[in-house]
Amino acid sequence: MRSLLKTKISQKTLAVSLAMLLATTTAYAVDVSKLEVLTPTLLAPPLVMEHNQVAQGEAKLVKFELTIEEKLMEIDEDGTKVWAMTFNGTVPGPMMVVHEGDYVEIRLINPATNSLEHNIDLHAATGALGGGGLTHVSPGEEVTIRFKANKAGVYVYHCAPGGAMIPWHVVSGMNGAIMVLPREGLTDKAGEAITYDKAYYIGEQDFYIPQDEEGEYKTYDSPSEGFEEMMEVMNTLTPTHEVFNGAVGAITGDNAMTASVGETVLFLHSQANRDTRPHLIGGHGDYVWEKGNFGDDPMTNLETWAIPGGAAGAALYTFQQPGVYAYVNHNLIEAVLKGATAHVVVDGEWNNDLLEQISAPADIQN
Ligand SMILES: [Cu+2]
Repeated sequence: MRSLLKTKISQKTLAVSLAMLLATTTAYAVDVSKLEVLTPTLLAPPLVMEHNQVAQGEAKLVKFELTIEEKLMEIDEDGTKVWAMTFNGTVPGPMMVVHEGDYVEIRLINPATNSLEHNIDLHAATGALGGGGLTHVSPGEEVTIRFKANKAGVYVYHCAPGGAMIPWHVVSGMNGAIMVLPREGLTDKAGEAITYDKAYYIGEQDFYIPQDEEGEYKTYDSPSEGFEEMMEVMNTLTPTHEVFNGAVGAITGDNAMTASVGETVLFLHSQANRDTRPHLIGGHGDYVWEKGNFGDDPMTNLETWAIPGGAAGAALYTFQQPGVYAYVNHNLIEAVLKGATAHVVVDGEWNNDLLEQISAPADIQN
């Protein structure tokens, strides 16, 4: 089966290469070699790399390195595991941040310790297959591409090696997102600046883990060993797990997001494969770019927002009350039974003007 798929992939790669040879090329709009080079440090989600909200000076050449890692990862505290396919070892991969007009260079490394061919399709890039056709790397290979971040927004990136490998790699965790900020930063519909104190990245992931006759989740010795049985579960379109940042409870308890009353948080949320509907219980989306569309006016004061599979959205909220907030996919079956729940622990002073318990629960008085 694997060799059959591999043959298909090779044919596809060849076809793309031929198409590129036939196409004429246009020069760069600027001399990229003269651009200031940035090499930001990527952080494991939910953290987001350090960045300026308003671009400083001219367009930059921003260089990132993504190392692919196939690893057996625990996705639930009951010991359920999946052979995760990852960019930089995390599900989702890291959030990259650049500004509109910047050139983005990505060095994709597939170490010899991996077993599969991978690549990267960037929804932020312009050109057939989003770089997917230019970046197929077998174990032991690396490749570098450069694209112009010519659209402002938040965009998914994911592995897409061809055929059934595409959904399999994506639902094995091989996806992430890049935020392309407008050079002037975020603005409201009047054009006034909107800023945030911190940003968090929530990558939502559907997993399809096969079970044995007793209903126990199965673990395999390699990614390929689980392929056919996982395909059977994937074909039901019903995930066994729907989680944030790679595991049930990954952003709760000691790993919860934090904020203080008065702080403004930008929540970036991606789902590379399946529709979702983020909701901050007890808070709101003060400003929401539902599909990450920074070129459009943000929506305001939303209770729940919709992010289609294959997109990343952004929601900004200024906390007004302390407490532990649940940030969920408001399909509550997915939030509570499948794992799509995160927490935000907010400190500060409670404001009774906004919400108050007038009488504590007690026996009903006749
Ligand atoms: Cu892959």
